[in-house]
Amino acid sequence: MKLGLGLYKSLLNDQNFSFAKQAGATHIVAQLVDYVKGGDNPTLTQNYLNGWGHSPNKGKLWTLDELIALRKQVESHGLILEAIENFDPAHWYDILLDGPLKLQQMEDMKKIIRDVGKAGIPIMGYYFSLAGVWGWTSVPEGRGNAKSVRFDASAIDTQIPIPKGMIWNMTYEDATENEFIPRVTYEEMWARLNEFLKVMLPIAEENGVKLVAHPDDPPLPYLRNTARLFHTHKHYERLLEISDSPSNGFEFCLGTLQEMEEGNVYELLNKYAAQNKIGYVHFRNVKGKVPLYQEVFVDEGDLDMVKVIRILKDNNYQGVLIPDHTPEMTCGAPWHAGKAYALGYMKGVIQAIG
Ligand SMILES: [Mn+2]
Repeated sequence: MKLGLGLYKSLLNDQNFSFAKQAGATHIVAQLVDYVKGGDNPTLTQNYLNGWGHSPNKGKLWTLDELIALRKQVESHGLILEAIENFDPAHWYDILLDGPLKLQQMEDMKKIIRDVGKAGIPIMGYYFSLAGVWGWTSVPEGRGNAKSVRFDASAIDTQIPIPKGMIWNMTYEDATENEFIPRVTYEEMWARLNEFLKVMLPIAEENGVKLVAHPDDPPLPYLRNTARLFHTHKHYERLLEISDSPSNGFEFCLGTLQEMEEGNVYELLNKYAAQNKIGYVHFRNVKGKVPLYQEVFVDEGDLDMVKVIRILKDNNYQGVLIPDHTPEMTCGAPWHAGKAYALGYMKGVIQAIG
C-alpha cells in the first residue's frame, strides 16, 4: 500500500509537490476543478448555500498536453501521478441531468478518458451526483477548537432545490434564481449512471484507466430534491452490477461510508480489497452518522484506522491512501498542518504494521 496526497487545483505546484514528498507521500491525486476557496491556504466552505464556485470550462476540455505536463511536473519531484479526482461539472452537466447536450458531452468524456490514459494516469475518480457535496458547515468545534466539517440535517432545509445553471454544487452558467432542477428519482439517476458507464468503461479499459466512484457525501437518500445513488453500503455495492470490467471500481471514502446509517466499513473494505475493486482510499475519520456527524482527526473518530490499515495489508492492497479533508489546525497554514498530521499518522501506522 502506498501513501499519497490529494491536491486541489490551486495547490498543484512545485511547493506542494515538495511538501507531499517531505511528508512521506510517494503519489499524488490531482483535482483539476477549482472548487475550494482560499488558493494557497484552502478552506472548506462555511456557507453551504452559495455552492463551491463557478467552473468557466464549458466546452474547454482538459488537453492531453496539459495532462502530460502535470504528470511530468509531479514526476520531477520523484512522485507518481496516481489519479485525477473528479470530472469538471462544466464538461458533463447534461450527462448528469440527462439534458440536451448529453450526446456531445458523452463524446467529450470519451476524449477526456482516452487522454487521461494516454497521459499515463491510471485512475480517474468521479462522483456521479446532482447535489454533490452539500449542506456542510465548517465549525471550530473539533479537538482543541480545530475547524472541521459538520453535517446536521436538522439544522438546514435539505431539500432546497438546485437552481438551473448549477450542478454538483458549482455553477457552469449563470444560475437562474426562480428556475430549478425538477425532482429526480433514484431510478432516473441509476439509468443515467448505467448509460454513462456502459459507454465509458470500454473506453477506460482500452486506455488503461480505472473509473472509480466516490460514495454520496453526505449520504442521504435525497438531497436538494434529487436522489443519491450511493447513500448506503448496499447501494454503493450495486455499482458493480453495471459491469465486471476491471475498470469499474470504488474510490473508497472511509469517512463517507462510516457516516452511512448501516453497514460495517471493515467488512466492506475487506471484501473489495480482496477483489481488487478499490482504486484508491480516502483516509478520513468521523464521529456520528447521518443525520448528524462531525469530521475529526484520524486518530479519534468512530473508525479504528489501525484496523483499516491491517485489513488492507492482509489483502495485499497495492493502491494509494490519501488523507481526505481533515480538520484545519490553528497556525499559519491550517490546511497543510492538517494534512501533515494525517500523513504522519498514516505513515506511522503503515510502518508499524508493515
Ligand atoms: Mn471522500
